[in-house]
Amino acid sequence: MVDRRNKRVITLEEYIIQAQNKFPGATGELSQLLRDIGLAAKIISREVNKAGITNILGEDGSTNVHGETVKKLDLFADKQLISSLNRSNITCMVISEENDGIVELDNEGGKYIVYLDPLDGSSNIDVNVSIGSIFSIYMRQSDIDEGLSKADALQPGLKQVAAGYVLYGSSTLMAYTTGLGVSVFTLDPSIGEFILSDDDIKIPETGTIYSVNEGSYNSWDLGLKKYIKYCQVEDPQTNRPYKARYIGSMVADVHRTLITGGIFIYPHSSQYPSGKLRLMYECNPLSFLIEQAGGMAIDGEGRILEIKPNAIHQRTPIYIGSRQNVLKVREFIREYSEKPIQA
Ligand code: AHM
Ligand code: MG
Repeated sequence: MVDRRNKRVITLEEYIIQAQNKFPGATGELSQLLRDIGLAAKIISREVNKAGITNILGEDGSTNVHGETVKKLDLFADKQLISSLNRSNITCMVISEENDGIVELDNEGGKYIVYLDPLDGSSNIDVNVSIGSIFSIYMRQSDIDEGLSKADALQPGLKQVAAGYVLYGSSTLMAYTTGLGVSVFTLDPSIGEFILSDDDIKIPETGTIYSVNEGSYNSWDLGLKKYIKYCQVEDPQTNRPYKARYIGSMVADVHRTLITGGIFIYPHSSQYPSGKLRLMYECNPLSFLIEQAGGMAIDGEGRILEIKPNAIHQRTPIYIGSRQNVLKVREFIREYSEKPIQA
């Protein structure tokens, strides 16, 4: 936590400019892109905060590419983020959870590609529980005169140049990384500015909270079942039993994990054979951030950031959080991977 007693308040805008100035050759485009996302986040936050009185709660009546019901706020957030990114001629391509295909922007010469989950945790929108927006930024690989290619869209998470999330919770905050640690900003609604609240935040090496949708227990592999039982067994030496916490908004669950330590899991199961969460705009950006904070993120065995994507909306299982917790669950997965599933 930044000690504010003798420090001057730093806004997101100032922070981005200061960071850019450390790189004399920087063009300022990535900085502008982050500012554009910050602006969209403020507009979405305003709408989320007054959602109950503006007829923006509820379903839009359509379903998205994943067959899920689309809420009006999902679409509002999608539109705000894309139009904000379209303002500065920097982004050539957007891929969003709410759009089947690639959205090519008007800026043919744009250098950046942005993946978005405009409003994560949709099932929590109508019940006033924390939701979020997630973004992941890549550099275009193809030459500008060549036109965009599939390879531009399908880069592994290791190639991200920046990633982050906005959490609309008891306060609105934005966390992002450009590969030099993780910074967190809190929106001060009275002045409409994001203010730096944590610089170079680190996740605890180990934690005592596990976060998983335990309603799906019967459809898990044996290794995960055994790990969750391990979390529940009393052992004062390792501070067990752990606490269970599950919000159902990945951004909120991962943010809590970043602050308090522990683990968030969305495994593969008989219901979701490849996991439920999306690699490119949910798992990769949050994995980049958690790794930058000193944590770990795996798909059960390998690093999420090393997965070579083959589809823009592909899913992956994820185990993410404090290093010791992730290593422990991997031990269980390895030990029981060949054994038949049984309770
Ligand atoms: P969404 O992008 O449609 O909101 O779905 C993703 C969300 C995640 O935020 C959350 O971790 C997960 O779905 C919850 O799923 P479940 O209800 O199966 O536990
Ligand atoms: Mg989502």
